[in-house]
Amino acid sequence: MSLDFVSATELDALDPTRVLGGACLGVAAPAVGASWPQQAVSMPLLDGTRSVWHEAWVSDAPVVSGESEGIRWSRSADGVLFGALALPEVGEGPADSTAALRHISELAYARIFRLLDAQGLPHLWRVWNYIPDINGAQAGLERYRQFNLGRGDAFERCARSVTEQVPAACALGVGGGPLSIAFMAGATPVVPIENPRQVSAYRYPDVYGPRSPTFSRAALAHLPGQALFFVSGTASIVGHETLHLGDVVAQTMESLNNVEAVLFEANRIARDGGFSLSDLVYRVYVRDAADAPAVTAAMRERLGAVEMLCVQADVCRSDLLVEVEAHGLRPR
Ligand code: 3EB
Repeated sequence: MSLDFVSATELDALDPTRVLGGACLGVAAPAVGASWPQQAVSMPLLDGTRSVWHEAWVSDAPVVSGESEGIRWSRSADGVLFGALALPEVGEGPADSTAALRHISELAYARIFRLLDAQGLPHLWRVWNYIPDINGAQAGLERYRQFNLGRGDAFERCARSVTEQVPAACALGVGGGPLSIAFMAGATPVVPIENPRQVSAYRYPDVYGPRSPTFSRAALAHLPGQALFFVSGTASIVGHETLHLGDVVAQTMESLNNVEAVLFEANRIARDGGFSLSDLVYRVYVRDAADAPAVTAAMRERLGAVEMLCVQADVCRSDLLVEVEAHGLRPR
């Protein structure tokens, strides 16, 4: 497996018999033109030069693709599945509970688990959740918290633990459109990694909502001869509390302290890990586009010339100004 970053024109150069799936980022991101499942991430790019950017997970083994449960998916001969789905919140009227975010979040995850069970690749590794108006309220509860209710309910209803072998994930806000979820899954469970500096998200106290979020701080997944390292969306949280209110640079540095702590933990647990901060690739979500230069400078100061994409997105706690996620592939 490799993770390739390409412009729209370079997309044609990828071998479609090997691409598992990917993402198209940018406000003008057209979810067209690819024969593989692609998550359209409608977020402004903040590096000033690109307006659309593609990420593609390219397998070493041939892939087959299909569509079931309303999910576009693709699976490789070495047992990795990538899928993407988008569910709109439309119903018969404002009181229609089947259109509520909680309901469609549960539906989305139930479909994902049904697909994975049917494919015999039951283990979720990594999930990208993009939620319209994430900090808005619905039925008196923040929509991110509604999402957590639906997601957690689906894990339990589909016989998944909400505390063991939970996937790495991120959950960010988008301006509008459907609930959009992409995921990677496989035949073997992930090795979940927690951050010693943070309370596990699935053990957050209920001041953050009636149901704790279902994700691990990071996850290691193993392919023949290769390890994939997924660092979840990571923010300026120590214990369970947000630090550095209003200070985006300090929040960025604290987020990187957390990424580093998770990486040390992964290397300790995996023993053969050997990941370092400088060989991860990064996606940075910045709440206020005007903060992008300061965030980017702080990232560069700490990380050097790493592959990094900076986008505008709302973060799931309204006091968080920035969130950092990363991926690593141990060289074959
Ligand atoms: C946090 O640490 C920040 O709900 O799937 C980060 C990664 C966050 C994943 C999720 C939320 C999620 O709580 C928010």
